[in-house]
Amino acid sequence: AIKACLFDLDGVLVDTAKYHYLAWKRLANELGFEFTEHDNEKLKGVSRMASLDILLSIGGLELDETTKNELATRKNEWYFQSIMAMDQSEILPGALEFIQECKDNGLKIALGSASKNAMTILNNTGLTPYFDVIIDGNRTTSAKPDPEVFTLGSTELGIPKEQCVVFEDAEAGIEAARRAGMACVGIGSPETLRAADFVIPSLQDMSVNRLPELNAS
Ligand code: B16
Ligand code: MG
Repeated sequence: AIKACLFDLDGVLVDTAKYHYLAWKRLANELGFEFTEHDNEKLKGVSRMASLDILLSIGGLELDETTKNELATRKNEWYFQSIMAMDQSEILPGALEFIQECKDNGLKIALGSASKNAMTILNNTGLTPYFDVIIDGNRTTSAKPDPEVFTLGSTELGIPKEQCVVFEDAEAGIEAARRAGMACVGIGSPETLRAADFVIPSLQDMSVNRLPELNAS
């Protein structure tokens, strides 16, 4: 049976995609090209530097490493200002209720996020105390779809992969969960998240009663 839930952060527990979008758009505009919400979909779940590479390819720019690092830092400073203004009200509907239900049922809780800003977001929204283990972008060397973030979570929780389920909103994250050998619930639309065991619109539609549907041993 499932003994641990591993949560992605952006798009599952909080909606920070809009702040990433505004900061990336500002950077693109400064560089002289447009960046749409549709373009932003390609950056979900992807690491900061990989996101920058995608953005630059949209603008048809090729830059050296030093310039790229400088641009990524500039984007992060704008993004950081947005997340510093976040509070509890920005936790997505149903997220806190489901996490509490998991804890009441003796399940372990971990974070598995690509973000290097995860601790700031968890602290500002008051989510930090709910987690037994927190794995973020500062603690991994390979980004999703590499399974490292979830494998490390399972190891630190002391719960085997067969008893872990991942909650993810991004295709790269679902692939990471699969490669980690874990069950996976998609949050979003069934068309894009086909590789998940099942897909729900938000954590409002999740309950521990649905955990037995997952292929766990
Ligand atoms: P940062 P997640 C991911 O978080 C975001 O979905 C992705 O858009 C972002 O580029 C990545 O974190 C890195 O974030 O610049 O804060 O290190 O979905 O894995 O929780
Ligand atoms: Mg995400």
